[in-house]
Amino acid sequence: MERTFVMIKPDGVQRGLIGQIITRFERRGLKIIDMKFVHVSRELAEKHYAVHKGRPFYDGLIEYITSGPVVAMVLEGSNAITVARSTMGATNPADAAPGTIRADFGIEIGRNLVHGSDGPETAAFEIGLWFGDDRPAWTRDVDRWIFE
Ligand code: D4T
Repeated sequence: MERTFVMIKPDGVQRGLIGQIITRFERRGLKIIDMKFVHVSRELAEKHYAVHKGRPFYDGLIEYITSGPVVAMVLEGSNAITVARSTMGATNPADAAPGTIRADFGIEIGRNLVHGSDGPETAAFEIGLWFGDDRPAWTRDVDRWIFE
């Protein structure tokens, strides 16, 4: 089983899409391991997006992600990183496939509603950054009907 970090960005929260977005991940079969509502500090935003520092969109990205609360979560499942990203769709909603979150709810790259870790190292870093190391395990009784 793999874990990934997923965030509903401020536009998703402001537009009242939290429930609909979480539903997309739940119905795919991903298991929620942890979740919280966060007012993102500039410090946390800068750590999260450190790889983009210096890029032309960086300042706008920090401004956007700190502009209102977000919902942060840890999701688990087989191939959770890839599955979460394919549920979200391409970074730019204009290029995202219909049926994905970004295509169905978005139109511009700077308002793309969700974030998901892009690899195992990023996932480990982001889960640690947002949630720390400890979280209780729980058993989801339907797992045997979702995972082989
Ligand atoms: P995140 O990190 O938000 O899940 O997006 P992606 O993993 O799909 O895309 P990314 O890291 O390349 O970009 C991070 C974040 O920056 C915004 N962005 C990106 C932007 O506003 N303009 C741009 O030109 C790019 C490349 C969108 C996502």
